[in-house]
Amino acid sequence: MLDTHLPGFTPWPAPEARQYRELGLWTGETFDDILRARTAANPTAIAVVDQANRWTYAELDARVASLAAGLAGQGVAARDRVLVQLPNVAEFVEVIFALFRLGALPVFCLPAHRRGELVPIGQASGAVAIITCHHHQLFDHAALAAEVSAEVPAITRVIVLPDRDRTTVPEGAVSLDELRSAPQEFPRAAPSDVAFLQLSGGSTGMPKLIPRTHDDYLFSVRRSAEICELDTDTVYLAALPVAHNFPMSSPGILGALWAGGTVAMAADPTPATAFAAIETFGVTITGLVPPLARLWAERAEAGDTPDLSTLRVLLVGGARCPDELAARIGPALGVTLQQVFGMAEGLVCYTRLDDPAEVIVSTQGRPMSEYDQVAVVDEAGEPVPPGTDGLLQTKGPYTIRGYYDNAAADERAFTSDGWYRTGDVVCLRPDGNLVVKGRQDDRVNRGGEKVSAEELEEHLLAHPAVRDAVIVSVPDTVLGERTCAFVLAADPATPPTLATVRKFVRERGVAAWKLPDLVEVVDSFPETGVGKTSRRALRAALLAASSHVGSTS
Ligand code: J2J
Repeated sequence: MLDTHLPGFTPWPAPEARQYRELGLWTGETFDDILRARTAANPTAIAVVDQANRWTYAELDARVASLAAGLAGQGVAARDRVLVQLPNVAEFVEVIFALFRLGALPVFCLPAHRRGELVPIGQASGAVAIITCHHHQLFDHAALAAEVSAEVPAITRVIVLPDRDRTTVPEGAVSLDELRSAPQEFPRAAPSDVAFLQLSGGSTGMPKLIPRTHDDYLFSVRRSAEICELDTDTVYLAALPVAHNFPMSSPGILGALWAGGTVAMAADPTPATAFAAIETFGVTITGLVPPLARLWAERAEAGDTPDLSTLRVLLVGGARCPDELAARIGPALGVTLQQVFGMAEGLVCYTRLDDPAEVIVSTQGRPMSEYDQVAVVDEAGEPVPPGTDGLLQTKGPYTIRGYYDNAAADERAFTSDGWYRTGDVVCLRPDGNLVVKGRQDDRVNRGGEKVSAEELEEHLLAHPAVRDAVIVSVPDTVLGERTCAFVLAADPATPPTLATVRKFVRERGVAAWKLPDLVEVVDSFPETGVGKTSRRALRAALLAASSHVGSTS
């Protein structure tokens, strides 16, 4: 067992780490220990199901053992970083647990990521391999992985899960199915070391990678499983892309496995697909972003749906759930709504299942642990009076103390005494529940998917017809927020259009959710009175000057 930490990781200070261990918050277990323990306890229970697979814990464990050996045969070793870009399929669970067994670190990429995201993530993580699927939603991920590997020299292996209707994978790639081999033993990972790298929402071209340890993440998973009342009868449906922190851990697929329950994978989160999955797999709990929760509620209200009677809890989070929607969800779907306000960096707040209706409908809940510390402060870092809006800062047993190998990001995001500046504007109510009011920065929260204004502006500035561009978040009744690009044309006679701008940004290789929703060509940017460099003031002025934008959707 390695007793040093991964270079680039900022551990908790020793006194806090000791306290978390003494209190039993950090149990000294690894994800691999959990899988082995649950398998030993109940080998025939169903661990994972999807459209094509139904594996017991014993089967999952055996697959993990042989895939770990196969990956080792490819030269993947303890502490190596491996980009994982897979859709919601059973093999996702197999792959990440095989990496855990080896002591290698999955880097959680999303199926929507393209070259523009994967190359910087590959570089920043120092990854040595990519594990992806062949095709997903008509997109050739194997070809994308080959491109990324060509651009990032350290990535020397492309491992591809074959399509279900064919067995071959493209030349130059290794088939995931073919590399499974005879199990072997590997040294156990250190519980206090990094288990994987998660991505920060709204990362720019320089991605912020989030190092989570077995100790800290297992605590958050266990506590989430307790709060969401998971047990061996739980069937958790991964409806959102499973690599997101929310369906991974709040309580997510890892919570379900922690509880000895079942993970069910939905190919997509539309009511048509997910409702069928709920009926087929007997799903008891799932999590959605607000726009999808609205779609599900509307579909259920319209009647004539599959049998959803097994579904007991619906978690909604990732973006602010409007109170009006929150009030509709329970009656429409016959579930208890549980609001969740979390972040991949750590802190997760939940409303509790037995909270009064007013709390469930109008707040985003309270921290999951009594050892979470939260502070609501002003711009100078001073506490605001109780009940007033302010900036949320936090630290605790599962909130990171620094990004992976990124001193510049740490400087901005952490105080000198280790508090994480979430950037969220919140109000802390006297009853301890938080209400999320907005963001301090220029991140657009597009129905749970975050867009960095700065990153998108850089793409737009590369367009020959664009002289300058400012990205502003505008309110939207469906997504909560949409992305509006205010643009100065290079030549006013030929201003850029929404279609050309979207095509241009897409071709630069970025995830589709980052494409602007609206383009407003303006003659000049308003004077802000606070100097040319205040993008924030400029954004506010632009939004105020064009009150029609975003008033419809
Ligand atoms: C308002 N804003 C919210 C909410 C997150 C559970 C749930 C969500 C995430 C997640 C997660 C919000 N109301 N209910 O990791 O484990 C916004 C905030 C927050 C940011 C984090 C989890 N729930 N948000 O969304 O890392 O702005 O995590 O800081 O993707 O989403 O984004 P992310």
